[in-house]
Amino acid sequence: MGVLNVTPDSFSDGGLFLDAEAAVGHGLDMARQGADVVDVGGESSRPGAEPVSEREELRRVVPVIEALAPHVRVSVDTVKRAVAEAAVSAGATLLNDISATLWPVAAAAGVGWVAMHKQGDPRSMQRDPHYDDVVTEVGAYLADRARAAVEGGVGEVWVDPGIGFGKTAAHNLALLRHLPELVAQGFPVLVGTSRKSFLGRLAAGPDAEPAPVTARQAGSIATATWAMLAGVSMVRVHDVPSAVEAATLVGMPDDQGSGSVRDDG
Ligand code: HH2
Repeated sequence: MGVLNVTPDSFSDGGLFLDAEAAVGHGLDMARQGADVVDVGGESSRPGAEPVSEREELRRVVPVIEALAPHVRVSVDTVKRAVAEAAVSAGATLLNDISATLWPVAAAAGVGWVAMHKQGDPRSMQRDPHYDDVVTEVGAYLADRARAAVEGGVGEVWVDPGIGFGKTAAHNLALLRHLPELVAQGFPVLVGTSRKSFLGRLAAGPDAEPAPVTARQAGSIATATWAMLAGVSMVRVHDVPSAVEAATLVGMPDDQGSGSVRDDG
């Protein structure tokens, strides 16, 4: 899943694709690079982000979805019911729902739905996140939401532990380490670590300053590969070519050198 933020303030690509033409061009590029889904968002959910009006969010995402949907599967990253409905009318077939509440829209429209876990809202979620047992609590929450959606008639339900959404670096790492348990619950899992700030802190320089967004590439691809090896079915990334390369590597058959193709290691 390639990220396409049609926003002025997203934490890593804010302002780059605010113009619809630039956004569509980048979406088509990601499709050509091998993204199976392009995730179009018109409201940043980074820590501290201010909400945008429904009207503005619609203005940002609908034309972009209309232009992309004939060429690639489109998901819409929104928590607003009206935006989700308009996005589906414009051609989106997956609701990427960080509020984990919009499954009735998905059920009514016959599209897929992603339930993501978060603690708190973007304005305050990183202030003091607390869990007794983050892995168990996130897993139980997602299983509950996913079952409700299935019972409510959604045919395609994804779950996402919501890396960075009301979580410390330790919480994020615990969730990554225990991904196989989430996968074992039986719903396909989506994970998004791309360029997130815990990677900046892990890669801090000698001055202890977190590495900037542009220096989080190694952590992004390492964690995406880690997630794939743990059995997740989709990773949400800004850098599609690297993720496709990693997915190809992870999915390569191990023929133990018995094939006819010359193997130079
Ligand atoms: N992360 C972000 C936004 N949407 N959706 C899912 N399902 N999982 C995630 O981890 C996730 C998400 C935050 O990243 P980004 O879109 O790059 O930034 P911003 O929220 O600032 O637009």
